[in-house]
Amino acid sequence: MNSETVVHVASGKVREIFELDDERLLLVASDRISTFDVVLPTEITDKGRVLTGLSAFWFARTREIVPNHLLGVRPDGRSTEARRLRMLPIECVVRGYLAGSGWKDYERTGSTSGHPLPAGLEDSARLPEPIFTPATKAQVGHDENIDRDQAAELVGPERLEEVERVAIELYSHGADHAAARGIILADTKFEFGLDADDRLVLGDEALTPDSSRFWPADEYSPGRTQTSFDKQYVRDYCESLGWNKTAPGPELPADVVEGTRARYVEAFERLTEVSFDDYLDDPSSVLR
Ligand code: Q0Z
Repeated sequence: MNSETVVHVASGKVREIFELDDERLLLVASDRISTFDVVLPTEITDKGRVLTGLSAFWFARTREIVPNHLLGVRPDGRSTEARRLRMLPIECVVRGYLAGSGWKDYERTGSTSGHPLPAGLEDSARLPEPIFTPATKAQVGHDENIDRDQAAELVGPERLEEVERVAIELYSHGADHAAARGIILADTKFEFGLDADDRLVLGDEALTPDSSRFWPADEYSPGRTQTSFDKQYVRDYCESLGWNKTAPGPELPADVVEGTRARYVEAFERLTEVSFDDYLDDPSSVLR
């Protein structure tokens, strides 16, 4: 009885989690989009399917680096069945380029999360090597970058060494794959958990435009904020309105929705080498 009862366990800005049973969760990616930290009232058709398919693709491609929570993608293409984990209380950010809070920290202090960096780097500079910059999981507001000592207090020094090594390996794999297809993966955030045997498992979403910065490689030019592969039309439109970037955000016109959808689909197809129509016909096409 009640095998269909699904309990809602958590909401993100653009995703929901439901409990399937004691061991399994359902992650549902909506078509909502946020910009300047505000969720807009207009949806981007298929955005949730693009992100679900991309995550599933990376989970299938990185199994040899670390096991992950993926059990399967539902026929709707936007819902992921996942193993339930005990999530670690840190965000595992890896940066290959200096942007966002990493750039802000560097401007202010010459380092980020305790990594000494060369002097004279510009906004969006490529780093000599990828760095691990863990952050706290803020319940409200922004995650806060922390140094290794603070991260070690939260997960233990041995687990921290393991997640740092694995996160850098995952980022390097993704960044190399993306670079060969004209996309710079500037940085990304992973979330890990532990299974019943205390083994490290990759959870959440992986290497998507919502958990990473994707930049078009042919427009890369350090010294300024880079074009976003996925959200640039939305940002440009919002800037053109002179909106004050507090909720509620503006409705998007049809051409901005269509142009943005096309960018998400383009990222999906370049990275997976699967046509998005084929994914919609059969979501397991990204797992092969
Ligand atoms: C992920 C999040 C989302 C809101 C919990 N496999 C897992 N086991 C246990 N917990 C999680 C996962 Cl992925 C888990 N989040 C982040 C995702 C909506 C928050 F879709 N929270």
